[in-house]
Amino acid sequence: MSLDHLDFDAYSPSRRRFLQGASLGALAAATGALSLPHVARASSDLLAGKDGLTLLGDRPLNAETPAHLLDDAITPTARHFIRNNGATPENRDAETWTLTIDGEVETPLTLSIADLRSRFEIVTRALVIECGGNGRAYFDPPASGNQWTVGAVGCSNWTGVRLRDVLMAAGVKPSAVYTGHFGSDTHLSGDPSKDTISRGVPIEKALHEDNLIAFAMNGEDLHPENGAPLRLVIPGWPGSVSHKWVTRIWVRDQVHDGEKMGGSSYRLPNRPVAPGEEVAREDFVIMERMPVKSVVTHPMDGAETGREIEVRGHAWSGDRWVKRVDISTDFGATWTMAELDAPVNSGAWQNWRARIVLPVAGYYEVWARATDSAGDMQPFAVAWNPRGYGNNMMHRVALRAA
Ligand SMILES: Nc1nc2c(c(=O)[nH]1)N[C@H]1C(S)=C(S)[C@@H](COP(=O)(O)O)O[C@H]1N2
Ligand SMILES: [Mo]
Repeated sequence: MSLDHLDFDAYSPSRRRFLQGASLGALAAATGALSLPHVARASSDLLAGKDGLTLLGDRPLNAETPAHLLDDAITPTARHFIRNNGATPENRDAETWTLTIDGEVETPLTLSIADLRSRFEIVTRALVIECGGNGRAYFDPPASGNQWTVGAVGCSNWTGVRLRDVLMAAGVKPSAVYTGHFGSDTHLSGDPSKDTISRGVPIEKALHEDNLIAFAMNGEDLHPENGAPLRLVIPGWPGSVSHKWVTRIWVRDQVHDGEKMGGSSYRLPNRPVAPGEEVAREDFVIMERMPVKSVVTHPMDGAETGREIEVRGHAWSGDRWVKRVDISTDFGATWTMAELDAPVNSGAWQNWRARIVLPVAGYYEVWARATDSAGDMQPFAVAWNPRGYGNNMMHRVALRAA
């Protein structure tokens, strides 16, 4: 079914139940989940509290989630990826932690986590965090940086207060243009004079009510590597704006110029470029919303299946919603529309599933293609850019049907 007719803002739970009941609703329950072997933990304590993540590097710590371990509707903490630019702060004491809001505000604020909890409404939302470089492994020529495949994305339940409410309490001045985010992680060199990542968003985006200053993840304290005790969650934009271990939000009267705001960091060429083309620094623009994308979480890549299968996964599109997901098992020749759920809230990914009958035993690829509310559709092949951002080409999963 297509969600073409769905007005996101006017969306109601009863309507959702109707849509879910309309077609293959019972199938998920009937097939259940496969029990799959876990990828062995890479080493002792590095990935403590994480389950089956693939380690990309330990200095800084970076680990992604294999696609089949992203099968849950809401990503368990143990399966949320980790992307660090620097060294995790040792002091993560929630009792003494403070967050300062300053710059272009009427009243600068310094708030403890207890202050945040008592002064502002506490909300829980399912929100997608996706690294801007997710999918970088598929660029040719290769782009430098973490070689993420598809698993630098997650949609956990985050609890905290709205960034908007806190900014409003400080009183955003008309001169406010952009936010600058700061945290207590340190440069890998250990040199305190070297800046760690500090990114931000336009003030209009910062004031969107989806954004959280979060102190809990899936009903528990944040995982240390996911920003405990306090982080920003700003869905739909490169994960780098969702600052972990956050201590300060500087409201600025100009576009933030912190570490990794300039050069080619989280920036894209202002025009389509050829693979490998040199792009002048002044021709880069800041990457904003993440593009429409989907992931196949079942079957697992390389699975042996029967001829009748349930294919399922998630789809999302930064600042938009997904209106349709199609599946092909014949290399794009024909497509089957998947059953697609509405998001549980804006900023969440959408779950989808399709029942496929494969004509004969043999080798197949499952391709998934999402189309968003503005009509943008995932491409078959990635448009190259120098640093390998925003790769939203269709996810392809191989299987052998008996
Ligand atoms: N303080 C701080 N915040 C940070 C980072 C970081 O290195 N330091 N990495 C950013 C990047 S690039 C991403 S993709 C997300 C990843 O969030 P996660 O590690 O919880 O999955 O955190 C962002 N927030
Ligand atoms: Mo990232």
